[in-house]
Order: sequence, then C-alpha cells, then structure tokens
Amino acid sequence: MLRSKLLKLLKENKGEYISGQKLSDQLNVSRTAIWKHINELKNEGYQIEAHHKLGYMLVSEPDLLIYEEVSPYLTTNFIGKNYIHKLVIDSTNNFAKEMASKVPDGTVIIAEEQIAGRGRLGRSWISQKGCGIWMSIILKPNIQPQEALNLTQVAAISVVKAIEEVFHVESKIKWPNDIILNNKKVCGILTEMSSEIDKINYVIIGIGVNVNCDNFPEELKGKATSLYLETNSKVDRKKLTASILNNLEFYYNAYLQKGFEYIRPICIEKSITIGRQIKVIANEGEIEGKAVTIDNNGSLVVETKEGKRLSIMSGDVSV
Ligand code: BT5
Repeated sequence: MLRSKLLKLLKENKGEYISGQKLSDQLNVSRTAIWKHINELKNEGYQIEAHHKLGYMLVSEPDLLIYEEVSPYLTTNFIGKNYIHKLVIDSTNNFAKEMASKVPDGTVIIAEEQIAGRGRLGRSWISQKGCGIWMSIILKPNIQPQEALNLTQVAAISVVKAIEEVFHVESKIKWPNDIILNNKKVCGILTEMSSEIDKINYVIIGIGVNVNCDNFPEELKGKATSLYLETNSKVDRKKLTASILNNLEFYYNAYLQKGFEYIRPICIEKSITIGRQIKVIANEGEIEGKAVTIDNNGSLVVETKEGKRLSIMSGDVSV
C-alpha cells in the first residue's frame, strides 16, 4: 500500500524532485521507510535520482507489467482488481488453476516470462522474457459448462478491439482461438475450466500476445509474428494489457447480459476463417469444406462438398 502511494507521488512529479520530508509527511511514515522503499523500487528497475537536499526524482519506469504500471490505464470494475505479477512462472494458466478456488472473480495472473507456456492439446507456447503479454484471467460465470467455449470468442474479440484501439491496426480471428496479423499468428488463447455437470466452478482464459518479440524459434518463423515486427515500432505493453482487460470486461458483461447473439456479429466481422475453403481437425474427425458462418452457439458452420452443413464446436483450422 505504502509502496503504491509512494510510486503514485513519484509518478505525479516525474522529472522533478520531491523532498524526502514532503514524502514522509504526505505518506505519514518515517524518512527511513521512504528510503527503504525507494531502494526497493530502484532494485526493480525504477530509475530514481536521489539528491541529499532536493530529495527524490523519478526518471523512468521499468518495462514491467506490474500493477502500478498497468492500473493507471485500467477502467475495469472487477477484472484485474486482484492482480498477481510474476517475473518467471511455468505457465500462468497452471498458476491460475492452483489459485482459482481461493481468489475472487476477475483475478489476473501475469508473467514476464513463461518457461512452460501451454497451447491447446499439450502444445507449447513460446513466451520469451519481457517481450509479450502472458496472462490468465480467472472468471466465475453463472453459465452452463458447454457455453464456456464462447468465452474464447469473447476474449478473441477483446484482443482484436484492444489492438485496434491502441495501435490502429486491424487483426483478425482465425476461429476459434488465434489472432492473426498479416497472415501470421500474433496471439493465442487457451480457455480451460473446472466444472460440475451443470455448474462452472471457474474458467481460466489464458492470453498470449507477441508484443515486442523479434526472435522466434526456427519452427515458428513464417507462422508467428509480433506487433513490433508488423508495425515497426516498439509497443507499450502496459497500455495494451490494460486495454485487453478493459475490453474483456466490457464484452464479458455484454455476453452474460445479452447472450452470444450480441458477440456473434463481431466474431463474424473479424473472422478470417469465414468464406474460405478450410480443413478442420475436430473431435468428429477431419472435415473439409467452406466455412460459412458462426452460429448462435459460437460453433463454426462448415459446408462440405456434398452440401452437408456441419456445426463444429472446437478444432484446428487450416486453410
Ligand atoms: C494457443 O494454442 O494458441 C494458445 C496459446 C495460449 C498462450 C497463453 S500465454 C498465457 C497462458 N498461459 C499458458 O500457459 N498459455 C496461455 P494452440 O492453438 O494450440 O497453438 C499452439 C501453437 O502455436 C504451437 O504449436 C506453435 O505452432 C504456435 N506457437 C507457439 N508459441 C507461439 C508464439 N509465441 N506465437 C505464435 N505462435 C506460437
């Protein structure tokens, strides 16, 4: 708490000195306590000048997705109010699973680096240090378990809208969980849940966005990209993180109140899949045909050569 208040004061006076006495008066703590916290902040990467007469001056903040850096841009009511930041983790989805029953709805877990980031079906997700947004959001919706897959779509449109809002570039959704920029994957979403037959305990939405990454492993070259590589400028991860969470809360609430029908037109408008000849590897087997639409349940409707229309709940699409 003290740390957050101290940071707020330093940020408000960024580029100017603020005396140790003033800080200690305003925060109602000793100057030694201020000095201790300043040292901690410096260790985290805040550049703070200390002058024996003038006091302390914040020069620059570290490029870290800690709460104090992201929250100035957050406009949410519940998503991100409980916010856990880690420098390194195996997978934010794994950690979220361990925490889910003990933490409030809307808890966010975010990491600078994942050493065992996961995709769907046991695939791995490359999550290099400090270059992306690797986060999981714990949600506790009062919906039927089979509806949870819709939340992948809710998350997908939130990421697309956030990228548009912050960087004015249009990305597309490759149904069901990829965000594509200039034909390459810039973001992947992994939705997992724990449920009873007719009740969801929690849903975890894992979102991985390649923001400033510029060095993908050989097997991803040509398939993966980052906002930096596509826009040619280093991107502010903090603003994008907050914007994704702001949009997620907006579209999640809209989905809960108005149903998938509200989300559906946006999913269709932003889809890169609809209208194309595709191949889907789904539970039902391999299906080839034309992707026609997304139905009211969020399933992809595919018309086969024989003219049969199939609704697919989840799968891997290739074009
Ligand atoms: C996904 O799976 O796209 C879901 C990715 C979810 C990642 C987030 S990060 C935060 C949270 N914590 C986690 O542990 N996971 C979530 P899928 O559709 O199965 O795609 C996986 C495939 O994408 C891999 O097999 C690679 O081909 C490719 N891939 C791996 N890392 C990538 C990256 N950084 N960028 C683009 N493509 C990648």
